[in-house]
Amino acid sequence: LFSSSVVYRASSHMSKSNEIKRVSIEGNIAVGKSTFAKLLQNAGQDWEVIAEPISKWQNVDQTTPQTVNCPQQSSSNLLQMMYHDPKRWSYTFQTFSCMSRMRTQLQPPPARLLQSTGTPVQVYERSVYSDRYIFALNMFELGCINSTEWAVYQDWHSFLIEQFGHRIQLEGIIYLRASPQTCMERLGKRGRVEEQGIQLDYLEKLHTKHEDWLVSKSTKVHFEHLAKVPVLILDAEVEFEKDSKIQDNLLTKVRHFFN
Ligand code: TTP
Repeated sequence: LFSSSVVYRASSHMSKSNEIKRVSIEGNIAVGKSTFAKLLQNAGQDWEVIAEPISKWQNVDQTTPQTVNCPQQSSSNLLQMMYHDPKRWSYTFQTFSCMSRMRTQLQPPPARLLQSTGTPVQVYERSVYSDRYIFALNMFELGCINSTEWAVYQDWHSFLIEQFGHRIQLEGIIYLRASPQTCMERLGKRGRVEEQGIQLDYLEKLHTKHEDWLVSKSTKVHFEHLAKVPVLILDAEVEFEKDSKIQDNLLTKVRHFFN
């Protein structure tokens, strides 16, 4: 099904100086984004992974100055709450996950990367764009985010990108592409407690959203720059976690994408 990889060359769009480049890894739930990100990190010292702040979503600290004297629990699992009651919690979850991602990605890069003489690259696990055009949009279409919440979400999302987008601007997107069935199997194997109720149908919807955005490019995006970001599509249907030959093959495609 996904035997070939399609390369839209990134290099011509990239600056020639050794400024830090930013690339995001996209793909369905459990496709292997963090495994692939670690591969990239280990492949060269010029690559640094900015992991998705999922532990923050599982432990929302409630001890803000206003609540510190209240007898409340000190953290809550917003990821669990969202899966348990999506109509109630999807908007809150999508707000918090996007804000925490933006905060994480806006952190200054480590000195090691700034001093690099090669091509330093920051690798993001997902982006503020998949937050909106994959997950939040899907939840809106499923009726879990209502039209008022969706209008509010889009308003602050656009505003934040206008204000801070230049600091997290992407030079490339790597799309790890696999069938929803394969993602479902990987999701089952990893056994993240919050995800136990996820059905194949949900992964199929997310898969279509990725395809619309990154392959057929039929998703209406609201940021001029985003529509021009080159996309490298990698076949993640094959198990790559323990196969060094497949890993080398994928890494070669990534290097080619950047040179
Ligand atoms: P992913 O961002 O897909 O991360 P992952 O750990 O599944 O990635 P991989 O296995 O490929 O390394 O999703 C993490 C969890 O958060 C997942 O249960 C889906 C959920 N989620 C949302 O519901 N909405 C969102 O906007 C995002 C970013 C994640």
